[in-house]
Amino acid sequence: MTERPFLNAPMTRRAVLGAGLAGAATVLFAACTPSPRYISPTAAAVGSAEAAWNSTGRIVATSLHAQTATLDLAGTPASTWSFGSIPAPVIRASVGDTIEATLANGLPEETTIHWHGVALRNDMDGVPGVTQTSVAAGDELTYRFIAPDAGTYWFHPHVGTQLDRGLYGALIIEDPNEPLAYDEEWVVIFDDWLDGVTATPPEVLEELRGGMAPMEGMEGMVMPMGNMLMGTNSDLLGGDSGDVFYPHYLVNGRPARDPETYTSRPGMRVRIRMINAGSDTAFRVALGGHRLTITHSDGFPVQPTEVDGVLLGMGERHDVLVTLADGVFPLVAEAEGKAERAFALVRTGAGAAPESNVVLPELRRNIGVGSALRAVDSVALAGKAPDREINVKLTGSMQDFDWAFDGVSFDPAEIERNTRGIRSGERVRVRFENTTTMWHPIHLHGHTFQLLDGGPRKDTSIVLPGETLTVDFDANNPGRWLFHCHNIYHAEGGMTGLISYEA
Ligand SMILES: [Cu+2]
Repeated sequence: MTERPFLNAPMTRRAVLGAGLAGAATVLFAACTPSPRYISPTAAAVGSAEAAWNSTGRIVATSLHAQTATLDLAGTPASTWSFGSIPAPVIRASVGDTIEATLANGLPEETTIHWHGVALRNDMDGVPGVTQTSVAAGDELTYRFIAPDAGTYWFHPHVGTQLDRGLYGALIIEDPNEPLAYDEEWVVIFDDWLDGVTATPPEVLEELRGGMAPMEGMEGMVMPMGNMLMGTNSDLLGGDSGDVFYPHYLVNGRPARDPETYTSRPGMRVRIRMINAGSDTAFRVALGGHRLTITHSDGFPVQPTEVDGVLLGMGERHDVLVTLADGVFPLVAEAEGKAERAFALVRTGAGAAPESNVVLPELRRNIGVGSALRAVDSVALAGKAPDREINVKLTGSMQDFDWAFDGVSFDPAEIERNTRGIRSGERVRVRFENTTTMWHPIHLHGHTFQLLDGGPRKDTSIVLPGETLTVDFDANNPGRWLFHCHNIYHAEGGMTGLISYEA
């Protein structure tokens, strides 16, 4: 099974084995789609932007070997692709460090790595046909970039539907002047899983492309039909919450029948960094018997907000603080609107483990959603009128599977047709108007925008059906930057675009 390159990117397969970074970069980027109007990833402006960032001079070197693998799901083996473990080991660095990650591609097809949420230099962003040529099977590429901001980030390929396999991990950028006090830190990654169990992600995409009939007379019933899931519904997401049937939901690669278990002591204050690595599932997360204080969204600090649970769209991250009680507690991530859940355990004392179907009142109380959070002053954008306003309509439907922005399905070979142009130094305002009947988690590469009126700094934000998300960002990172729905099937269906700096 060979996946399409991300949205029909024109690919060249050139060996970069053994090339140093400079050599590899020259070869790799030669094949990017040319556009005289917009800055290219190889432009001098890209390197000089990074050169102006604070650098510690410290290099954090790591290697990521993408390979075929088997995931053991409580006795059910799933053939999949991974970076050796699922999730990959956490990559940890400090603000200003240079990440030097060598990707060795042992997969049967090309791949890349995208560093989700990191405002990095454009040529390291991992988007085939736009910022680089894919790394061919058997080849290697070293990604090398300064991490400019502290926070909870993650990485995954940006080729086809590879995101819905096991190719992901957390990238944690620590703040040397961390203002939060806590005793422990956990990285908790939620995922929806089907690869190697019911289908492969390319098969699912094929099935979805065939279209999905609207549901009649089945309100309140959630049921699989092939690899589709009919009848999902969420009040928080304004209706249809997802359309793909997943036989498993995972916490750190583990299913509910073989749960991830965190062991600690009563009274410990824990920072939990939550990441939604799912492809078609929002998660509603709560820890039984505890309240959570949201401190960060998408890596950036927010005014501390006490909640019973949090909602995470695909690609979103929330950091929460919690002070642990005495006992054994369920950490539940409901697959929003899908009548299933991911499940883990937190053990600080004696007691029997709760069942994975335990009823949690916290899941029905005060749920924190990203758009309701408020930025802390230190990361709020300076007050400034926008220099440029961009209006983007989210369009398409499940019936026709014609997801797009402004009705134009993305093609990286058509940089100019797909691009909204901006200029360096501008304050840019973008209105994402959702004209569809479904929610979409919209992700912008290379920048962290701010929701209007003191909202949070984010890179991935949920846009409900019929609503408009308005965000501002400062154009301070030249290049060509993708924005797209982080439902990988919607993105592959065409709901992807470019915001590019004019040359
Ligand atoms: Cu979408």
